[in-house]
Amino acid sequence: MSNFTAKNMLVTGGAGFIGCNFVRYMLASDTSLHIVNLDKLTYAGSLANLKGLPDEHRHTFIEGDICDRVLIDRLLREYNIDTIVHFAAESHVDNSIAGPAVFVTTNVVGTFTLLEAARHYWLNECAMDAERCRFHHISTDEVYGTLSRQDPAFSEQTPYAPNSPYSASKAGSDHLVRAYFHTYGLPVTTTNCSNNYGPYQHGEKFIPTVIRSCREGRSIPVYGDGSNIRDWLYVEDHCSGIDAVIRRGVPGEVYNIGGINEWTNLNICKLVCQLMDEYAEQPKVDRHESLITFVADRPGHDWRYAIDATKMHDALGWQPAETFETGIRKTVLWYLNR
Ligand code: NAD
Ligand code: TDX
Repeated sequence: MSNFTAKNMLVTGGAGFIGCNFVRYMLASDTSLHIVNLDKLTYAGSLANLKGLPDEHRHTFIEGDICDRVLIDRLLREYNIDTIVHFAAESHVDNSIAGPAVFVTTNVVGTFTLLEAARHYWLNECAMDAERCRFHHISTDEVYGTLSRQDPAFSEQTPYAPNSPYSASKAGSDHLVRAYFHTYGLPVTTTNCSNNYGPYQHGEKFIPTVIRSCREGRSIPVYGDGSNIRDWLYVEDHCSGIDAVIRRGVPGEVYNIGGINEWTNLNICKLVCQLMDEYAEQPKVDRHESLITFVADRPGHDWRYAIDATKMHDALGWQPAETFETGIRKTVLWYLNR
């Protein structure tokens, strides 16, 4: 176990779903940390996600692209960055099927640009001393491909088998991060996490789509027969896992983060519909479940994801704090009240 304390942290993609939750989490939990938040504000990022941050004066927002090497070099120098936490990505599988090019640019070239900038800056600044600098890369369980019902959950030893342009681009970025550790000694850690849910998630993703459809009284699109399985984790638990890895994770190591919380899409949908029956003030229908509509399946749709988070628990003492029952209620209420 290592013992690292970040002082000046560059967060990429901090105006997106998980990034903005992480910025909030870190500003509240580490009262001496300064965060520089670099985000291109694509369709998925919004400054509205950063309203009302705790201790706002310790947060600096920069609008810019992770592929812009000149900008990254300047930010590392100007803010004396000792820690990079890399969330920025094109993140939606359906978009990667419709238009894969930007996924390669942002997820592969963007990660490469950050790694190169970090390598050069930290070589001069601190000779890549792992006690003085850290590059943490945020990745996904989707790099491991798909599981059948009988397969054991993904562990850190599971071979990579990405099936969508999105997961292939994330796998490419994971390999680059790994290579920078082995080749250049850059002190990196990577986390591969399961599906997140919670406040500030973009409306294109499944749970916000179900909630919005219920509110508007429109049909809820369930791909295929709804039997696909995902392992859901409350976003704040992902943030606490990332924090644990940055502080205590071993450079060069990979950690899988997950909720031990597998649900079929159809059952998630029914659960959210029941909560909407309970909470919606002027419901458009008597029972929201009546809105469920099976639509054409996603091409190459991975059937099941599940994470074995034993290493996070045993090596770092991490476990999710939120139960699904409480987390999904909080999430539905957050969307209804915003
Ligand atoms: P998101 O799409 O909500 O946010 C992505 C953010 O990155 C946006 O604010 C966007 O403006 C920014 N961005 C995109 N391209 C950029 C560029 N070229 N330069 C700078 N900023 C750019 O995504 P998310 O769901 O918050 O996911 C964040 C990270 O976590 C991603 O790397 C994703 O692969 C990973 N991840 C997500 C989940 C999940 O369930 N959402 C699960 C596991 C891992
Ligand atoms: O309208 C929908 N109907 C539907 O049935 C949508 C948007 C999705 N789905 C299904 C597809 C998936 O099986 O629901 C499941 C979840 O879909 P998404 O929310 O699009 O997430 P997923 O494709 O599982 O990927 C998410 O988790 C892993 C994130 O978007 C990724 O960034 C992360 O890496």
